[in-house]
Amino acid sequence: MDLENLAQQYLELVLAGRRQLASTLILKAVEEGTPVKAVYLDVFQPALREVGRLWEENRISIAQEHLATAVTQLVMSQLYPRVFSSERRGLALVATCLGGELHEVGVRMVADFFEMGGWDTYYLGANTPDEAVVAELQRVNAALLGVSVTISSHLARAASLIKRVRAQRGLERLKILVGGLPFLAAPELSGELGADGTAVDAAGAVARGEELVR
Ligand code: B12
Repeated sequence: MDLENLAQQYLELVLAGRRQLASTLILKAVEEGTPVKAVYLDVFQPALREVGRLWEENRISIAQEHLATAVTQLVMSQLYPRVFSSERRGLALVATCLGGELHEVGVRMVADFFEMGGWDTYYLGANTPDEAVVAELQRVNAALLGVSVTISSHLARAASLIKRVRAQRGLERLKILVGGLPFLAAPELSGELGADGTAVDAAGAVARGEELVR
């Protein structure tokens, strides 16, 4: 089945709340050779963005939007035996959403792509307070921090987190990537916020991260 078709079928199943069928559809596709990265970027990502469009146009309910995220996170977890199988490289990534930011699937995908690239990843999820991010960076001796922002009004908070991280002793060599919806349209924002770079998707994030720590 081609990926566009797979994404369409997946979307229909998640909007109908059919968790088991959605899961079987994806697990079967992966079993038959569809790479996990393609499932993330060409099935989950477009399906969730289409959910956002349908919700904005009032064509689906908030419940359906919630179901779509919940089912996607469930299926991502079922794919984990394949995500956590790469050889380790001794590089640590902390990946997080800002305090107040609830959109966590994108940065979870970013963390999983780094994990597939052999990094040790510490995915903190939604709504993480700045002090918790700083403490985790120190605890795991991270080489890279990935911060995800979806809502534009949270951008100032990203700048403040970056400033705080940069001021910590012991984190002088840490590189910082930012990403998420506002950066898709305006990548130059990353420099303005004090980060070292951005990327449009999880694959690009790994490419940029590798460049930064080389
Ligand atoms: C699911 C969803 C939610 C869920 C999130 C649940 C969860 N556990 O994540 C809930 C219901 C909580 C939610 C709430 C809200 N949402 Co919402 N939501 C979405 C939706 C449908 C999908 C998000 C998603 O998972 N996308 C798929 C992922 C894979 O894409 P992505 O996030 O862009 O990530 C990729 C890249 O950006 C990049 N990337 C992401 N992070 C990072 C980090 C780094 C370091 C790098 C390098 C790259 C990178 O790589 C990722 C993978 O390839 C979007 C629609 C959309 N277009 O995305 C709306 C959307 C983002 N939401 C929107 C809105 C308005 C809201 C609310 C304000 C609604 C409300 N009135 O309450 C709240 C705000 C909550 C908050 N404080 O954060 C708007 C934002 C509009 C705007 N331009 O600001 C959207 C676009 C919907 C729409 N069409 O209007 N939402």
